[in-house]
Amino acid sequence: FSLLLPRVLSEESHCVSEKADCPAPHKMSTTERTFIAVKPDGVHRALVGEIMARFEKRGYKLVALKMVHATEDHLKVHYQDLKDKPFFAGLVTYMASGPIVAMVWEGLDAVKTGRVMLGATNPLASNPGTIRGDYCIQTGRNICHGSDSVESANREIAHWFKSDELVNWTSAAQPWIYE
Ligand code: IDP
Ligand code: MG
Repeated sequence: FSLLLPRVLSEESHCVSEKADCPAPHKMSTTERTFIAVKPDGVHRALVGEIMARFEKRGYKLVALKMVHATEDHLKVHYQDLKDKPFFAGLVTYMASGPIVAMVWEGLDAVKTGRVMLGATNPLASNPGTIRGDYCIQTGRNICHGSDSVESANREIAHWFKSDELVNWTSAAQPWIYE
């Protein structure tokens, strides 16, 4: 039972039990922001609207949006943590091969829930109902990006957007999404 308990707790609170900094639900911020991008394959395959609609319909608030054909140098910084991986060069080439739709979405638990909505890195391991689980097959063509922590989100948002490109606004739906 003691072995099961952390998992049960983590599922109920939607927190990863290993993360000591995981906030208690009542302390979570409705203004948490995450960087989400539709990769070049998602753009070519006309999935931009579909991916945006998932976040919009869920209740997350769009605070920044642009289409950008990123340079390899820009992408090398974006993926700096993966620079020693064997797939790094191919990843940068793929990401620079066409336009990307870069976005910032805001709301309660936006970073972790955004990742859940995207699905696993390997689409074959992604559940149906997730974006990758519904629309792609291979890890190297997994159509979307989402920040993996609040710290990465802040770094990625600053890397892709100037501060005046982030729009602070209050949605009319706000009181119908949050109690
Ligand atoms: P994530 O996008 O789910 O956060 P990361 O491990 O951060 O996954 O990897 C970044 C991206 O690098 C992946 O989304 C995928 O496009 C690519 N990638 C990761 N692992 C592989 C691989 O083994 N082969 C090819 N591409 C990979
Ligand atoms: Mg990642």
